[in-house]
Amino acid sequence: MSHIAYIGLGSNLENPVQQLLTALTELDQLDQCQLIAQSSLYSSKPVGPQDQPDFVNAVAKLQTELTPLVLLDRLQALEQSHRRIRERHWGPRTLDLDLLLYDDDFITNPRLTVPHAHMHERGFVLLPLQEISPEISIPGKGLVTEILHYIGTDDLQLLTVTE
Ligand code: A4P
Ligand code: MG
Repeated sequence: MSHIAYIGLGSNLENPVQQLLTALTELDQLDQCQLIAQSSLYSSKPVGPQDQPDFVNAVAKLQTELTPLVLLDRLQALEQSHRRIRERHWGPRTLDLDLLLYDDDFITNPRLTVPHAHMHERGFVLLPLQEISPEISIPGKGLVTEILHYIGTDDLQLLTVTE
């Protein structure tokens, strides 16, 4: 059975733009996954500790046959392959891949919470999500366009990427 999953991508170390471009290709190449849409890249101020570089963020839309937990395994393997070092909570990272939405499912598991627990508070998730799926809602939270009315996005900058 085919499902729709949205993935949030973030990086603020070791050429973040390149980290995200590579990761988008790798998401498309995952077994039983197809990249359906990808947002633009946005730079944003760090949420959490401020003594770290700005982030680059994007959102990808995947069609997948994988279950949520298997998809999470694949995302974590990709993070590892980008040599992500987990040093501190909300600290700098070469690649962060969050499973934002999986169909309209609610998932509560020790390893996985979907919808992602903080996505509705974060302009760097909501703006790229709206770009690729203007009509989308977050289950339990409402329309992304509505939420964006009261979430600040002033610190977000659209990046022009020339490949
Ligand atoms: N986990 C539970 N639910 C999920 C999910 N929906 N997707 C578990 C992915 N993982 C999920 O995550 C810790 C554990 O969360 C995982 O083992 C998984 O089983 P982590 O990525 O190892 O730890 P973390 O990233 O340090 O913590 P957390 O809470 O996931 O942080 P976030 O929410 O990913 O935030 N500022 C800007 N501007 N842009 C950013 O991208 N990112 C963060 C990290 C902070 N500030 C930022 C940004
Ligand atoms: Mg994370």
